[in-house]
Order: sequence, then structure tokens, then C-alpha cells
Amino acid sequence: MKDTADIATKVIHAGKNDNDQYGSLATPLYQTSTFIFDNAEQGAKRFAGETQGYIYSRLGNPTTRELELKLASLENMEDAAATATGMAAVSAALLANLSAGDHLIACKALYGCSYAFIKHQLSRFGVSASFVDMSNKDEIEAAVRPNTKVIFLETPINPTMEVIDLQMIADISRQHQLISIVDNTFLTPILQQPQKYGIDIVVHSATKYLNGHGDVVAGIVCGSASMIEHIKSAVLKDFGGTISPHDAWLIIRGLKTLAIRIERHCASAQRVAEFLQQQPWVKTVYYPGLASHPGHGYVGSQMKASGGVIAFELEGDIKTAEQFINHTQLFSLAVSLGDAESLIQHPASMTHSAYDQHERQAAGISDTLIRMSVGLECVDDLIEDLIDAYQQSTITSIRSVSNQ
Ligand code: 3LM
Repeated sequence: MKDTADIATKVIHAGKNDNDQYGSLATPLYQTSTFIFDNAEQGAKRFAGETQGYIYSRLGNPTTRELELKLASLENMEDAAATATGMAAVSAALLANLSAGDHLIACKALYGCSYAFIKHQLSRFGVSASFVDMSNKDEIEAAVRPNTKVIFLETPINPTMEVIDLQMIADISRQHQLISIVDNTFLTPILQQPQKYGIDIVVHSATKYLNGHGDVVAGIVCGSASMIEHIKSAVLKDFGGTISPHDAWLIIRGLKTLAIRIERHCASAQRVAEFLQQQPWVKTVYYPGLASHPGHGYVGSQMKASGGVIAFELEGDIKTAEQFINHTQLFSLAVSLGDAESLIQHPASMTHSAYDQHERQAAGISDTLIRMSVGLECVDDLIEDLIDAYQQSTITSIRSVSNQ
């Protein structure tokens, strides 16, 4: 494969070990915990880093390595480290770059467990954090302290779908010598490559679009060769959040269709968002692909398209939202996103329940917000499902009022 190959080619061919002894087309699965040394001297040299070779699957594995090289290529970064979950990727990137006494700046709204990790876990180790509105350059700059080391964000943000300017974040990071970390889970390298702007580290929950089939939890961190070496030796080796080779193998398989899956997710989500926007029973739709979205200007530049996640609010109260998500059929009522199956959930009580009421309000996550991940089903069926759910939920609400 040429370096100039399109990303749709890279998802299939990048990282592949062309020297497999049997010429296997599919990546072999090295489902082994440990590797046998030829002799004591070789084992000692591998431990000392004096010769190449595998030792033990927590430290490295040939199947896992293919996944890492593939993701590094897709994100245009030098190297990558695969992890047991997305949270292991987020925590490894942060733990490797923060020590007691340090400070980081994070986005006010983040995936609930990333927020909880920064707020409740890093603080136990003497790392402080400021949560800011990252669309506001002045607010970010005002939060920088002499001990600030890292800036951490998602774009679009889970679940508010706000878009953050990556060039602005990279510029601020360079100016203040901060390490910038972007969670690229929602868009994947097919739609957004933060490295182009000078972002230092990209993390993913590979559980989502990268795998795409809802049967794995995993994560990945991409960055410079020295940064990944540091993350592996300082965190993954001793904290132990490395990926299982079987999960790496499933993600390599899932990745082959990433480009075509993302195309379908984007096209269907755009249709669903436009449909919702026209309904009198829908109050607001948050999807960057809509001209009414404040981040719409970034679509076609920073982000190739808007991805498959939509957030929206219905007219009515939290009960209306609950009734609605209780009545979808094709949209399964489940957290997560990026799967073939469409999913729907209620961030305030589910994915973002780690925020208290006050923090959620400050982060712009309302109690009536619904988040959906538009899957690969026929979009007409999905729209019909939403119409049916609305009708069923209205009937249920009328019944419960008349029964009172
Ligand atoms: C969710 N999100 O439904 P894992 N970064 C982002 C994420 O969305 C997530 C992670 C990291 C959801 C999971 S909630 C219990 C289910 C932007 C996960 C963490 O550790 O692989 O789950 O990734 O929004």
C-alpha cells in the first residue's frame, strides 16, 4: 500500500504484517498470554530492551500490534497503544502526563466517566482541574496556571454535540506548552484527524465506531513514538489496562468496513436530524449537519461530516422524554453508540449521571435531553420508528392522565 492511499484503503491494509509465514489474508489471532524464549540470555535481553521480541501479552502482542499500527496510520500519528476500554485510553493518556501538584483544563461537558475520572479520581492523586467552556478562548486562557500541563476535550462533545475549534486549542496549547488530548470517538479518523491541527494525543473508545459491532469494549491512544512509549511504560505496563488480543482481532475485522459504515451513519443521521427538526413535537435538535447548529461552519473543514450521533429535546417534560424512549422499537434503549443497531438513551440519568444536577446544568446537559446513535438500518424504517414512538408515548401519557 502506498503512503498516499485513501483512508478507505488504509482501514483495510494499514498495519498489516506482510511477512506471515502462511500468507494468511486475515490477521492471525495470537491468543496467548506469554511467549517462549529460545534461552535465558534471549529472555533477559528482551526484558532489558536490548533485542526485539514479544515477552507477555500485557506488554505487547502481534495481533494487538497490528491494530496499533493501523490506528496510528489512520490518525496520521507515529504510534498507538491499544487499551482494555475507552476509559483505559483516557486514563492512560492523562496519568502518563500528570503528576501530583499538576493542573489540567478540561471541557465542561465530557463523557460522564471521563468527567468522573478527572473530577473524582485524579483529584485523589493531587491533580487539580478547571472545567471550562472550550468554545470561549478567553475562558481557556484565563484558566491556564503555571502548573497547567494538559488540555483535554471532545469534539463534538458527548452528549451536547457542541463543536470545538481544534486549531484554536492547538494554538493555545503550543503557546502555553500544554499537552493537548482530543477524544475523537464520535467522528473517528474518517471524519476528523486532530493531528492536522497539531493536537498531541488522540484517544478513542474503540468500543464505538472503530469496532462497530457492539461486541467489544476497548480503547486506543495515538501520539508521537516517544509519547506512546511513555504511555506504555509509565502506565499500561504497571497499571495493566492493555487490550485482550481477541478484542484487538475483532476490532481489526470491524475496521475494514469503517469507511463505508461511517458514510451510511452520516447520511442517515442527517436525514433523521432534518426529519426531527421539522416536527412540531420536537423542541431542539443538536446535530452539526443542520444549518441551525452553531458548529455547522466546521462541517466540511475541521470535520468532514457530522457523524451518527444526534441529541434532541422534545416539547414537554422529563416524563415525555422517558415515555418516548420507552416506546422506540428499532432504536434499542441502551447506552453506547456507533453500532449497526440504532440506540437511544437519556444522558442525565444514564451516560452523564456522574454529574450532579448543578454540574449537568453548567455543562448544558438538560434533564430532557435525549441522545440517539443512528445505526445502519434503513433510514425510512428508523424515521417510522420515531413517529410510532411519539404516537405511542402520547397515547400512554393521555391514558395515565385520565387514570389519575
Ligand atoms: C456512551 N461512552 O454511551 P469505554 N470517550 C467517549 C465515550 O463516549 C466513551 C468513552 C470515552 C458511552 C458508554 S456509558 C456507561 C456507555 C467520548 C463511552 C469510554 O470505556 O469503551 O466505554 O469508553 O456515551
